[in-house]
Amino acid sequence: MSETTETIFSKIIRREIPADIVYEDDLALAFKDVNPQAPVHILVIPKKPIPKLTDAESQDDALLGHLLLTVKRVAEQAGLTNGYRLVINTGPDGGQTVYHLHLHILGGRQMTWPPG
Ligand code: DGP
Repeated sequence: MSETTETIFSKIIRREIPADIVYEDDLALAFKDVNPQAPVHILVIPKKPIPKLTDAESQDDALLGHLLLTVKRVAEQAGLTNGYRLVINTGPDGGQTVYHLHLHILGGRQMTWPPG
């Protein structure tokens, strides 16, 4: 998939396509993954369209911290008291398919290591 700042996630932010949104604030949005890989699979995204983690800049430091604290909040809300896995696929080798930075929260089952 080509790297553009306009992705399907921008359309979800603007409510132009439906998504099962579980959390929103001024900076972030969280919604259920359309192709879940675990009983709980939620994506946390910044509203700012940063294509991938390697495109984040020093001015994004507070935003990146906010995304991690949003993960904590959303995971608690989802009842993941026994833990979960947090994944950021980055670039082609990382298996990234949507070029709008997103954090995968995967939980509700025992995760294995190494991942594929
Ligand atoms: P990644 O491979 O890390 O780029 O993950 C992209 C994820 O986004 C993938 O798990 C499926 C999910 N996804 C793609 N399109 C949509 C969509 O339109 N709605 C929702 N809810 N999730 C989507």
